[in-house]
Amino acid sequence: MAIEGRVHRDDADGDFHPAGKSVTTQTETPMGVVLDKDMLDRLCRAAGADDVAFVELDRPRLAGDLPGILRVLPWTKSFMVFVRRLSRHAIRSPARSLSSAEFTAGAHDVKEIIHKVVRDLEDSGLRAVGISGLFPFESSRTDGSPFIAPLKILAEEAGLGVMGKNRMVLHPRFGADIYLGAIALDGTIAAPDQPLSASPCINCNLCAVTCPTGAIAKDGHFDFSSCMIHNYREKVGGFVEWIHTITDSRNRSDYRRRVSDAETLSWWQSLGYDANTHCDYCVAVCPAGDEAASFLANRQRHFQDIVRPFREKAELVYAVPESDAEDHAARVFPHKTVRRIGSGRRPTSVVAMMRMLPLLFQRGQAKGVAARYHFRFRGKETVETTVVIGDQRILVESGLIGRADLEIQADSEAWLGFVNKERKLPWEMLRGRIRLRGSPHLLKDFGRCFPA
Ligand code: B12
Repeated sequence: MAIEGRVHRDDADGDFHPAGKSVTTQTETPMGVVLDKDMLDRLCRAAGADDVAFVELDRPRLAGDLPGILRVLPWTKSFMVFVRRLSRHAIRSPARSLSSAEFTAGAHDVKEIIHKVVRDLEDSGLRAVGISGLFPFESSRTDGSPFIAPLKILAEEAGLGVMGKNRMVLHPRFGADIYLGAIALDGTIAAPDQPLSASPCINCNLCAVTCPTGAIAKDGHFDFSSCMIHNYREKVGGFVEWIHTITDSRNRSDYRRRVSDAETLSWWQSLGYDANTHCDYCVAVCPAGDEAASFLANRQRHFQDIVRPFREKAELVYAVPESDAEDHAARVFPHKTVRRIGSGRRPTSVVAMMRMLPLLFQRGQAKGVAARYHFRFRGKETVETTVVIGDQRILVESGLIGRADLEIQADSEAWLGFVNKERKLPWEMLRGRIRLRGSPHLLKDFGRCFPA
């Protein structure tokens, strides 16, 4: 049965969207409304998207994120996922102001596309909400996931690209120079799109050799923490850390010893305009997409013109003391200056803390660590987790599995206080709120793997 559109902006007001009218044609089945894919596609492209595809919720790779998505948007039946192309040449400029301006313009475009499309869909009686995957985030969620939906996985499932070594979804034409967006739809799609069969990543490793923190490794490992701390110096945890630097500074000269005037000015820009990132080099140097053939024909030129300026750039690299990033930057880029900062990380629940462990794990610091840890939290949160560290890898499992080398029993709030450097371990142990069974050296080893 076709449902005729209910409300539409007036043709005569000059603001009528040509594709908008057709979106109102929907077919209703016992499973709900089946949406017209071509019409939605046209609507999204007319709003500025450069590529569009569709996925439903039954994909196994979405299973982990589904409860979170449905908690917020319980009526979601499918996603329209889209790509907004960014200007390659601006991103390739070593001048941060130019590159950041392009990323922030792209972010505005994604939000604008969402705004236009969702309004049109709403006008035609369809429930839809956009997820930009950009700021604002859910800053108060305590389950360890501040974003609503994993756009990279949605995009891969929709066949818009495949994640490369730089962890970016690489579009077959536009390569890494894209932002993603998604629109949750209260309707199903007759023929959802399927993942691509081949990756546009050509394994050139340029992202790995250019990454100032070593977060991207040639073997495919991605160090979330090192990337985040440097790149997001002026966002999220970096902001928290800056505020702490201000509050902890004794006076103006003490603050200036910790933060240069140039950095303070950069903060002013981020707060007054759009928050800057400190690095997008892994996007800039990536030759994937329609440029791959010319890159393969002349790798040397690409290296000289695009890669070299990033590698040679004298700049600050933000890193936590005794982290893999600090070691990497000092060893590989001695002409760059490592600025030691705190991570700004302050977990508010042990559940979130445990979930984040694999993302924060520093495999370089974990050399020589081999132990099985049992964490038994009681009090406000009841959580039992096993963490195994060995061969510079980490495994986190729910429940108490195997025989522990170190068993940690703790009141969840006391543990968070200790981790957040607000409570002292000996004092909490004296009060019986934290108990260790096994060598305390193993706790020290554990801490070494997660410098903060
Ligand atoms: C968190 C985040 C970051 C973090 C972490 C980066 C990362 N690789 O995850 C930081 C701050 C460092 C970051 C930086 C950047 N980001 Co960012 N970021 C996100 C965000 C919000 C979530 C990404 C995510 O799922 N991260 C989890 C990590 C671990 O994912 P992953 O390893 O890459 O992928 C695996 C995991 O997702 C894993 N997985 C899923 N759940 C879990 C849970 C656990 C516990 C574990 C271990 C694994 C896991 O399965 C995946 C496949 O193996 C998305 C927006 C969104 N809502 O999706 C944008 C997004 C990924 N960022 C984007 C961009 C462009 C950037 C930057 C270039 C900065 C910028 N200018 O915006 C840099 C590039 C850094 C890089 N090389 O990754 C774009 C990427 C576009 C594209 N082409 O793919 C996105 C999609 C935003 C958007 N709207 O377009 N980002």
